[in-house]
Amino acid sequence: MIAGGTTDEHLGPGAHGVEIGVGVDQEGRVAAEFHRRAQQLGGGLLDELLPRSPSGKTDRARAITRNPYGNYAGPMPDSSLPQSGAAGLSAAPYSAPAVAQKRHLVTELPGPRSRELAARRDAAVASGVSSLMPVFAARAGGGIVVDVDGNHLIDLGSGIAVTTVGHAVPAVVAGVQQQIAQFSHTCFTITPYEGYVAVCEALNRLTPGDFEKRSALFNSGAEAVENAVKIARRATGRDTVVVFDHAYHGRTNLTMAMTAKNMPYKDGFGPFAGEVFRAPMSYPLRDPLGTDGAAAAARAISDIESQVGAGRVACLVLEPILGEGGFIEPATGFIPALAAWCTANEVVFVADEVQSGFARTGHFFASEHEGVVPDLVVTAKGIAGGMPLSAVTGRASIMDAAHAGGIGGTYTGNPVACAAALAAIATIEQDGLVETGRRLGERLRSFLLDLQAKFPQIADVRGRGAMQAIELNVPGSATPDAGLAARVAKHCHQHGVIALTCGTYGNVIRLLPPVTITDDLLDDALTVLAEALAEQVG
Ligand code: PLZ
Repeated sequence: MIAGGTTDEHLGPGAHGVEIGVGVDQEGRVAAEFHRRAQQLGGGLLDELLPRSPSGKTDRARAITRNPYGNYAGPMPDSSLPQSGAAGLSAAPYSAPAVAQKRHLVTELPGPRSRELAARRDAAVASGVSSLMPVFAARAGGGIVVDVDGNHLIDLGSGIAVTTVGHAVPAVVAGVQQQIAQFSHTCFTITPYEGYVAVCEALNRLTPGDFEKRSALFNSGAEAVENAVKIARRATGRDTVVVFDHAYHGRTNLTMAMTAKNMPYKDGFGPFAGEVFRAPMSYPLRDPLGTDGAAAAARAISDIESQVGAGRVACLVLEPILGEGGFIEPATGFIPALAAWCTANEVVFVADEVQSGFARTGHFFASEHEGVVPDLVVTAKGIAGGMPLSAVTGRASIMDAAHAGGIGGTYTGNPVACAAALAAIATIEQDGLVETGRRLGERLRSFLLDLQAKFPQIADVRGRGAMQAIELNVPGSATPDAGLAARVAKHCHQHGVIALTCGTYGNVIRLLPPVTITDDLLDDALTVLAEALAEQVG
């Protein structure tokens, strides 16, 4: 099916699942993009995955156009907006070709189709699974999510730090399509495949530290955190896991125990795993020790030594910049002092970089800001451009402590997710997206600091790169204003900007757009945020 002339308006909600097929030009562009980007990681791995022409040469264009299981299933031409080249539309290199990079509302939000789907959702989906916005996605490209009513929303959340390279980046789409047409699953622990190995090689190369490393792949962030703990316990022969106030590590039983916040993550879901000790965090805005990171580390170490004993600690798990807990950057010196204490006491230092990692903060990993080299790094989210994949990477001596067969899972390191990861990593490296994220951070930060000068409710502006936040208090006090954060976020949602909140006290608005978002789109979204504040403070 050639979808060049098809519009959303002709498709019922159920039809969106079969939005396949694109015009020949678009296929060609996707193939060319894939060709350009596939020339690296994995030593020609992607090449291997592709069919060969009679001459024996890999033919990526053929692979895409003649795949019998469906042509490129990328976003459809965007008939609701003027096509690229028209005034006011920037043709962003990271957008799917047909998704105009512009906020554009054609209905109130949620629109009629979203409301219909919400009714079906209420009848079919368990109510414990909530959604921030009542708007259903139909497709996405670059920094834009298009809903089922044709509204174009600016994405300042990246699906919680996942689509760091942008939505539907051609290289990722093509990598996924190539792989799924070859095989979707064998189970790496039954018959292995090269993609898994290539992702591990890339992670071993990219994570901090020039010692010998090994990696193991999983599905979710929580699963990887659990495995880091298993590996650390096995390597040390010790039990206790040290975590911190405001930490978020996941929703499985062990990771709920490691997560600090009760509602909504833990309430009524216990009993939780034992041998988890929570130490005090450095939280400069609210901590009497303020910006003295060394003192905050000494306080945590003193608690650990007196209440657990260094000799019982298997690992210390820390987010270098806290995510769900409020985008808290610990005071300078806090993380290096803890890392040094771990080394001195043979405790495995685990950096949970699930949210802060993968080119989000102006470095590949947030640990690098202070030159910290973790023993193990946990990654997920941004690693695979939207496919579920996570990993534990670190010192070979620790990683190899688990006995053969002790680490695994049916779907861990799924080949399609690995292909997506190779394409996402290639995109980050070839296009210098670490640096792009750093520049984006400067732009974000200067805007947010200006905003803080106007609104005394903004108690703090913090974060790095494309991971920035404002914390809202009642002016002149330390009292968190979660109500204001919720109202500001809701105003953004109603005006076509996906904005997320976070924080132990629910009073933080976090900005984590794709690092590839265009300047125009970011400026427009920030203008909406400023308007939201102006309207909601009163
Ligand atoms: N570690 C640092 O941020 C996931 C949670 C969303 P999973 N954060 C988003 C929600 O409400 O469930 C996260 C994280 C850090 C671990 C995790 C867990 O990653 O892939 O959600 O399991």
